Amino acid sequence: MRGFQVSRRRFLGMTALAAGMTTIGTARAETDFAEAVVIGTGYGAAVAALRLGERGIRTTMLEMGQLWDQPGPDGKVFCPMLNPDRRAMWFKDRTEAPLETLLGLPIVNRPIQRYAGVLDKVHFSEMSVYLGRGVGGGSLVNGGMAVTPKREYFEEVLPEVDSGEMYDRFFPLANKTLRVNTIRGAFLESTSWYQYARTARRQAANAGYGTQVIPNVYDFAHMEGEARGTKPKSALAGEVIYGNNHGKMSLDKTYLADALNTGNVTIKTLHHVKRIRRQPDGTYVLTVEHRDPFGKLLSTKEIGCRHLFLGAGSLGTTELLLRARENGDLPGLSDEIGRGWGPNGNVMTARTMIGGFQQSGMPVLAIDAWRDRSVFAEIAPVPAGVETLASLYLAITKNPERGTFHYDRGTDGITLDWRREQMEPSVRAVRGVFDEINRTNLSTYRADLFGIGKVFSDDFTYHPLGGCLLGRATDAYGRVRGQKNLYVTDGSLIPGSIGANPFVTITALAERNLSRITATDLNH
Ligand code: FAE
Repeated sequence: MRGFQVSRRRFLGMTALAAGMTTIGTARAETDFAEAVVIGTGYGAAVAALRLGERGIRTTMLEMGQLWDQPGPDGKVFCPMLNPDRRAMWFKDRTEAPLETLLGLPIVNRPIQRYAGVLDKVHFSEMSVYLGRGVGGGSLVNGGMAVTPKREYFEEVLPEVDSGEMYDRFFPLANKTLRVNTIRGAFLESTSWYQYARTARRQAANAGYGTQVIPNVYDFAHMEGEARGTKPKSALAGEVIYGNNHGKMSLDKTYLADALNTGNVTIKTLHHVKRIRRQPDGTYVLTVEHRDPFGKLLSTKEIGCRHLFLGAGSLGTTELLLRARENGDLPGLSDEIGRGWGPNGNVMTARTMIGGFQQSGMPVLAIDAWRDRSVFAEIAPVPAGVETLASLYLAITKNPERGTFHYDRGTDGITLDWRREQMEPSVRAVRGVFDEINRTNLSTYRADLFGIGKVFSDDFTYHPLGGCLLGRATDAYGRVRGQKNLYVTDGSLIPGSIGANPFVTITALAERNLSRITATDLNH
């Protein structure tokens, strides 16, 4: 089905994934106790499942989204970006892509049927958060940019973590297992698909800003095949935020395939964990809703486990723990839960530039103004298939502001205490860089893409981080304070900012924590 070559091991992994799903989908007499349960199937969760499975520990993963491996009526697993349908979004009446208008027209978003689609946008009062839903979490919808953060900033953000061990061992391990690769220089410099990136690079250089080539989990050999016309197009068909049909080494093809290959890991899809309670014997019981892809409740189950790993992401994990604390389900949880959240300083902006009508959906360059201006700006595509005269950027900035999640008993959900003005340091920093780039290149900000008159989009993030901080809500390895055998393994451990796109850090940190936990807490 997927258009790139898979090794036998990889193929076996994919088969195991599909087989695991079938069993899950149909089995009635299922085990309701697992030695370990992992909630979610994103980066942190996938690392936990692989390392537990390798140690022979029977592990069940519970994922609220779908397994994305069945083609729809158009023969594709994921819907096109420019012609989205119900597969695009998680229970929305209308798509919610970050660009609101194109060429001044409100043509980007359109009505869709409510369905368990792949991209979610969660709205809080002054900040919205994009998330991936499905087996692979954010890896299904993200730009694949695989960035190892600058060591000195990593040390500033996570001083309690031994950076030597991270940079010598766990970052290389994460990059290898995620199958990170880098675009071939000759391809980058010659292909029309990256003209937009080369032009943006030159214009940044005119203003004195350097750029970096950013590694990615998209298979660049496949992309070159797309450009030659020998492989089916995915990145070169503008696919990204609603999923890539080919070429992307999302977690279902790497960590999760490896985890299933251990024979000890099972994934249950469309299983939404609502509640976590601790039993008098120290085991955990989860209340789980199993729904169909249209949202119809099929059953409510209780699943027990001895070791519980929370990998539901910054929002999901924090919500589960706050609900448990406020309802008295997990007595002794710390007051720190819910604190230390941040959007990784994300600001989107765009300026006038001729980028070409062919734009690869996978970004490969970033403006690195971190040392002078605390801005690292990914040069993002506008893969509209027409010349839009826009150069788009997702900037990551250093912003000390933090938000706090609270449990709302009325809705049984969470609220985020985050005010719009907390983004001011980020917008100021981004303005500093792009005012200069505009001045030097006689370009202007685009004020027609994020809503009329708006040049900085500072009210959403792709990079939610924090809520259960390492060393505060948990110990130095993600063990939740006040609870035995309960672990956090995802982006909620990282305090609000990491200075780069975060999934490599989330993965490497989970590798480090699991390495300790499997050695000391699990008797195998
Ligand atoms: P995550 O990947 O969000 O996985 C959490 C999983 O848990 C999801 O599958 C949820 O459906 C599931 N879940 C949540 N609650 C429950 C529950 N109660 N019961 C069962 N399942 C549940 O967590 N990062 C980069 O480094 N490079 C990029 O280029 C990049 N581009 C991005 C572009 C977009 C559009 C988006 C949305 C994100 C992007 N990111 C990027 C961010 C990256 O994907 C994100 O940091 C990680 O996915 C977070 O990993 P976690 O393991 O924390």
